[in-house]
Amino acid sequence: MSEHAGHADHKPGGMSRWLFTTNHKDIGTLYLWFSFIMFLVGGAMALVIRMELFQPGLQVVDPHFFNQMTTVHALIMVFGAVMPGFVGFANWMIPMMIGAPDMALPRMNNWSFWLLPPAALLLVISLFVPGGGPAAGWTLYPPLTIQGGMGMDFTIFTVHILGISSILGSINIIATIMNMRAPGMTLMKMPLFVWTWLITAFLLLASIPVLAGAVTMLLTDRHFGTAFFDPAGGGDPVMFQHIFWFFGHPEVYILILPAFGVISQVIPTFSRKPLFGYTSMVFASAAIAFLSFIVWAHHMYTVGMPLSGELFFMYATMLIAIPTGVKIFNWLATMWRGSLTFETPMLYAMSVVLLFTVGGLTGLMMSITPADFQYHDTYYIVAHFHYTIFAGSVLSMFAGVYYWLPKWTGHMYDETLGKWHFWLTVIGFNVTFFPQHFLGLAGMPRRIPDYALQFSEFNQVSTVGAFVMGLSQLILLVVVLKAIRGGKKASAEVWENPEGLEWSVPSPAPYHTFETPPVVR
Ligand code: CU1
Repeated sequence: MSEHAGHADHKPGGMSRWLFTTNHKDIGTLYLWFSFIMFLVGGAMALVIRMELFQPGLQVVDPHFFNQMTTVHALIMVFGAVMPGFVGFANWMIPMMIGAPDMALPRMNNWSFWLLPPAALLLVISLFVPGGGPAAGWTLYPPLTIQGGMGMDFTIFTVHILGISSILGSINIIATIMNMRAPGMTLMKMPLFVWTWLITAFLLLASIPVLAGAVTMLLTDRHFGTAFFDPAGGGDPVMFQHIFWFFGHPEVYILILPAFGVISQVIPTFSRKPLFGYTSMVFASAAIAFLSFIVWAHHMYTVGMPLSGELFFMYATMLIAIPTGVKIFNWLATMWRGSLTFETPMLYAMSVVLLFTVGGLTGLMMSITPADFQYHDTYYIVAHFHYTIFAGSVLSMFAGVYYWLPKWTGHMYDETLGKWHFWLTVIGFNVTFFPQHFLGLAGMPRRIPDYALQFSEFNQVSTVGAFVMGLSQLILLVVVLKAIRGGKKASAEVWENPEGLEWSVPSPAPYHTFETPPVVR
């Protein structure tokens, strides 16, 4: 009798469990840990930036290293922390939410993940090669990126590998959702998180190859004698900006749509009501995705476009406020007359609704072409996109982690520590970034290690906030480790929700939700 008879589900242990795994939960866990480690590394770089900006003058790092920090901080946070984080959520939750046994392409799933660590390593190593890492900002604009040392080539290679990982991951998610839904799980019954990821996967497929093309052209400009972006050879550096932002604007929705999905799962659970306006949520997500492809030049108003172009991009950008407003309305309407409780996931979800709206409104301000000439390349932009990417995407990830940690680990997390993490993070975040609006409006330029004396006070406040926010992330680490090691056993219905809303929020809602009497706990 063979050694393996009767062991159909033989599981390898130790390292090979993680190295060779094709299990969506294991791969989801790998993605989430990778994301968290990158979050700490990118966060440490942010603290270097804030340390330097604590006072005017140059005291902590030299300007070239400062530029590398702003660049690599952003690349790591976007490609290493937020995107893989949400792929981790997708791996864990999508199969379970649609009733599939696993992802459609499990071996490719393994490969998608294991491409990430070497790519991230390459980016970090680039800081230590002769000439240092990329120092042109995450947007990699030429001519700075046509010059520069070997670190830039490392970065281009990193972007290529990360892009392959994202494309493979998107194909997997689309194949899973399209082919592996349980009988009866029609598209319009899928939980919103599944919908937002389906739309995000299409955004990734359409935009990542454009970025890959842009950095490939940079590479051939650098080494193979082309002049796509070099005016000396008849090229055009502004063309790079068009290509980059044709990727870059959809990219910011890639970062936020899965976050909207998480929020749309959390808020109904803690309101004890079905999601308000499910159908409009699906169509709003699709509308946001479509519009994201026709607004890219709002990042480039100051390059000197024809007036008609500026007006087109201004109005197209303003249109995005409509589907986004629909979503915010629906979240508020879900909470309306709900029987609300305020556990850590709900606190995070509500803070996202509030703070992301701040980021959305400052975005609306910047869409106004003539006004943008004042805001362009100032700290106002930095404040704006941290309200969208940190307060939108990252706080949503925290909401999702606390919400699903009991499902993932089998144990309840420490609610007291969770609340400490929430308040320190949210207060630290606002202390860091709210003053940056004022700095930007007063004209402080971004990505510069020194500044004029009148900006000192707000910068000091901002740095103090950044350290509060940064150090409090260690609380999250403790919370997660404690939940993995033990603690109160999580029940099947973790949030004791009588309607079982926490797994999926199907649609259409049984009644008009305003008429549904709130369920009292
Ligand atoms: Cu944009």
